[in-house]
Amino acid sequence: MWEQAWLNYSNKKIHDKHLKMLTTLYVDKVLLEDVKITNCVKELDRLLEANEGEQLKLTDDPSIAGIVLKTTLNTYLGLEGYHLRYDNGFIVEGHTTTGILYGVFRLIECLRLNQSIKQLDIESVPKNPLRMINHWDNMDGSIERGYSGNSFFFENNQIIINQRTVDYARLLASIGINSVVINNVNVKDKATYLITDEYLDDLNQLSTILYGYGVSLYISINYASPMEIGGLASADPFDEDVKTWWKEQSRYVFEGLTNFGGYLVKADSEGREGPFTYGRTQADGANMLAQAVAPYGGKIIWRCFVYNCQQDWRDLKTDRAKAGYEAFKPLDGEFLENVILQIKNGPMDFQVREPVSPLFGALKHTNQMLEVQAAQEYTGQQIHVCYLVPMWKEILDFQTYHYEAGRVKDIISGTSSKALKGGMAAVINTGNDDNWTGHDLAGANFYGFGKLAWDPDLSSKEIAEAFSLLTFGHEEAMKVVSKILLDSWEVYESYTTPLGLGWMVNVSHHYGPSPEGYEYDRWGTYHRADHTAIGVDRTSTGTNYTNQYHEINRKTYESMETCPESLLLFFHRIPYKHILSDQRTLIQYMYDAHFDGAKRVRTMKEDFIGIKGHIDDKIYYRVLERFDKQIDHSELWRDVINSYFYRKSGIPDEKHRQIF
Ligand code: GCV
Repeated sequence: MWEQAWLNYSNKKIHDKHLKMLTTLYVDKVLLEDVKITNCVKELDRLLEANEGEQLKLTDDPSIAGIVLKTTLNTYLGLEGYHLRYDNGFIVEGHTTTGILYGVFRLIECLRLNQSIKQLDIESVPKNPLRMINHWDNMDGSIERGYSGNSFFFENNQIIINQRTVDYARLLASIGINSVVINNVNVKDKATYLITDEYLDDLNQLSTILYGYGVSLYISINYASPMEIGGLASADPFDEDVKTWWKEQSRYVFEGLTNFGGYLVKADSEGREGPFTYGRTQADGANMLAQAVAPYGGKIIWRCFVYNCQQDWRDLKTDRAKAGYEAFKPLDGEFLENVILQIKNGPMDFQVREPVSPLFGALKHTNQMLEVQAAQEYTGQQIHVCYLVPMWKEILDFQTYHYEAGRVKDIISGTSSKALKGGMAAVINTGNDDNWTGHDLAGANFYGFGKLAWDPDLSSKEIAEAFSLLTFGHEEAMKVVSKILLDSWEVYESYTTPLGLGWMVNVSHHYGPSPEGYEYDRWGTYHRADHTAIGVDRTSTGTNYTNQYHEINRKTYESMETCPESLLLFFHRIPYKHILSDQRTLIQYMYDAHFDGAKRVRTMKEDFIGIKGHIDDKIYYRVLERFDKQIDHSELWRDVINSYFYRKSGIPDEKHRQIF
């Protein structure tokens, strides 16, 4: 049976006095017909039941109510914001019922976190218009890059709808997510038919449940659909038959589904069909679809993950890092206003550390959305603990210098330019495991993504603490777990591939160390180590990738002296004997980082053991098992990488530790 993650209301009781207040509810009569308000009432019911409180009663008299839900005519809260306050009772106001729903979840969270109620006065409006989850779920039930079981949306080419669907929608609403793409961007086989009558009824049931929690359904589409299911000879965006096919199909989907949002598209990428096949641009392809969905207010989320995945490793000129910018920057201004470009956080592919994609802000007339990956494909596959909120915050805070308000978070939220709007998407880390995310601590990435997408200014610490307290229900557990979370990215990075190196993983499944796994392959991901040096020169003396940044950032990255050390090997080719800022040689830094990192995993486990008895035993043993694996695998990383560097360089460890 699946669990409730951070919505486990029985693991931490709320104050009796507050519980009592929540039993008398006043809601305007007309609002009671709205499904989002019904869902608020159900949520309060759940809370009361889990806390063994009295049953919830509706009252007609707001003056005696302990909690009041109401709409305000004031538009300052927008379509999703809320005002939550205490005035002899809890008052949750929204301009819409979606706002009220978010406000009720926030109230429950405040009460469970035991926040001071007397001063409760929170006005909150989400910073990002789109706060989206991308599932890479396949219709046979498997999940591409899934590390927590199978899909809870699909099984045997059928759509699953049950109480878990509702609980998932509740989890989404509780962290402010407003859109979800349920199927993998690699759309193949039966998934291509999701936009046909074969699945429409089931999809409508699903979209109706999601709607009740403020979430719009999106579908990843196969660009070749007009051929694969429409029987046309091409998918050329300039072909009138193709245009008509998409218009007809879209009318059918938008009219058949409640609150349908639009399509997510991976085109001309890793073998997927796209407009390039017909000599057309990415804008031609996106705009053709945008026109088809525009009559229904639909959106096209078009991914920028376009690169040559058939590179020859001997080719020193092509630099995969440059591909996204080269494909999309020249098209700036050509996309219709209901197209949003979804850009991965870095120019490569979700490595443990990459610079921020130079496309952000360089596109001046195009809606932009940030794509991050909560699924830990390259960051430990939910066996290793790796809390990614600190990474995402660095990305959001990155100053592009392209605008006065030029940080990535300003660009995607529409603060930089009122004409442009985007948001944030996460490739999510969920599956049908009981705890949703395989590793219980990986729930922090799911929770944290939603919180950050709503408010990018929250700190990593406050998110980690709130997650830990809500999920594990104990103050001491919160202290220990949040500390582990906050250290975890740095620890993982240090025993895998520090200094921006990346890619030393096994090909295809991307788990475990393989220093040259990607070195002679076709994917354009090379570190080019020899016996004297490692790294790719991406400056003006090399591939000139640095030139894709604003001049201020270009200069910073161009020089080894000013380039942030954490990205040194991403931008520069460095001799092993190069002296770093702390006077260590590069090679000694590598050895130290790998030895220290693996050691710190043992400390994390010991700290975790300290909370035995404070948290549910089932969770405790589940996490402990993951720590044991992490210890083994981090030591393997340490040994494989250190031996590799020793063999390449012939330079021994100054501290004479064991290198195999
Ligand atoms: C869904 C990487 C992953 C692929 C993924 C792709 C993408 O290459 O390894 O599994 O495909 O990114 O983001 O489209």
